Amino acid sequence: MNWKGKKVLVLGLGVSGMAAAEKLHALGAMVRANDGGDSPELQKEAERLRSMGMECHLGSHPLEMLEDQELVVVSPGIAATHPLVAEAEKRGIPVWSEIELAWRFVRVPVIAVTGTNGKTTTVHMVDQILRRGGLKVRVAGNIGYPMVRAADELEGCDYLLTEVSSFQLAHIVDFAPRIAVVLNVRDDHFDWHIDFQDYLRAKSRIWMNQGPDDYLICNLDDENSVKVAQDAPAQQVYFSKKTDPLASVYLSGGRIVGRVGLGKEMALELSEVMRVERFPLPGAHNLENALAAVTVGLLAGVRPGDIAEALAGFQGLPHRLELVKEVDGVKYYDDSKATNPDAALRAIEAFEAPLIPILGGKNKGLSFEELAGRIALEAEKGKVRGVVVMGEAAEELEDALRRSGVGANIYRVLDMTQAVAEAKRLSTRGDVVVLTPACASFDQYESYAERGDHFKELVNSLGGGGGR
Ligand code: UMA
Repeated sequence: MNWKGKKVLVLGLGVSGMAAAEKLHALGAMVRANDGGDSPELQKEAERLRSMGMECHLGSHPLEMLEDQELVVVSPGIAATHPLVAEAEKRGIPVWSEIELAWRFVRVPVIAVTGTNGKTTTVHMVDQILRRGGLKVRVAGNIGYPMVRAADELEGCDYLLTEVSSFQLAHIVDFAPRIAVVLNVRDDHFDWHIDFQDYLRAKSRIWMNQGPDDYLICNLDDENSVKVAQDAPAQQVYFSKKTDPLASVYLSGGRIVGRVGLGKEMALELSEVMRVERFPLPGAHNLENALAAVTVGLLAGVRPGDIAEALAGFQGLPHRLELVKEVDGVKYYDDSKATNPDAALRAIEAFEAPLIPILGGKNKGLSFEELAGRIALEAEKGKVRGVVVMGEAAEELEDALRRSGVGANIYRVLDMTQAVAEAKRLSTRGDVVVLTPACASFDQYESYAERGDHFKELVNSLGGGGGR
């Protein structure tokens, strides 16, 4: 494509929009940048873009932004239903996500990981496995580093490993990963997608440009992941926590086993990768992430012994069931990344000890019924001692919990300071307190990371005594 003089509108000037604008400018395109925000930070960034010769409009999204434009590159946070995006499509102006732009410049095979929960953890596991296998990998995407920037940094790399979200997939045209992974699909992002079908469709786009020589890795235990894969043209490779002959990587007798030679024209040989007990992370969901990562490793030709070493040494990521501290025999975990009800449910399943979950934040248009039902069941068995609800969604959560019959042990508080104090008051030796919000953080924080850091700060300042 000849980019010289091409008129491109970049919508949204966050991490990915800025990277896209800079790349397009360097290619000689005529960039118009537009962001609905008008903060001092944005004004500073806009000044920088203007000084480079780009046109910049902040504070609103007028339709005139589309005048004369030949392409729109849209940030993932801006929904497909946004008036400017809808109007661009109506006028026949192509709308790309930043990963589609990046795709034009990537010259190595791409491994793309998607799914509602577990993407970032799985990407990190795959990274460690491939490196242990002697491969050179660049990591990018939804994980926090724009793919368009990584595309210029692939010298000598064997793979570009990227985490992709449904927001990014919704606007791809040619993006075609050599290996695609769908971990799971659960209710999420109903503040962006019209409904679950729309979300599922966006996830399915991960394989739409794959060919018969590519691979699509799916979770055989997740009905929606299988549904996503059903019409894919790529070779489908499954993993499962069960001993299932349909799967290429699965559990058998306390071991992770896999078909070595996957993807090659040699006879498939079933081999032990590692004993499950060597895998250090808690929770069935983390085991699923590990099985997905093993499958990628085997497809990339990494030896089972190297895969095992990488996984055995894998340290969990911040804000994902991260043990913060033990105070008076009570363990406090930060699971702030659990921004939807399914992720919170997985956290609750991961523990045996009596639990005090802290839930709440900004609901993304999701139902709390299933989560509340599960908490009610666990409360009946004595596994959930009490629930602390906070933030914008506190009332909605409390209603759902009461409807499910959780009863008296629900404590509604305003913010994190009160939540941690309340959890401490309720807890007794041997308990687990886990911040697993089931909600986004944007009612009181800039990000889930800021929310998790605040929780950790409060927990770290807890003195002994004062519990039940
Ligand atoms: N904006 C508008 N108009 C709007 C909405 C937003 O102009 O109607 C502007 C905001 O004022 C802001 C900018 O858009 O200046 C923010 O853009 P963005 O929300 O798309 O975020 P980026 O900073 O570009 O970061 C994005 C991803 N963000 C989202 O998907 C919401 C990051 O994923 C990703 O790491 C980054 O690109 C690099 O690829 C974050 C995320 O929360 C971690 N992802 C979701 C998730 O994991 O659940 C999908």
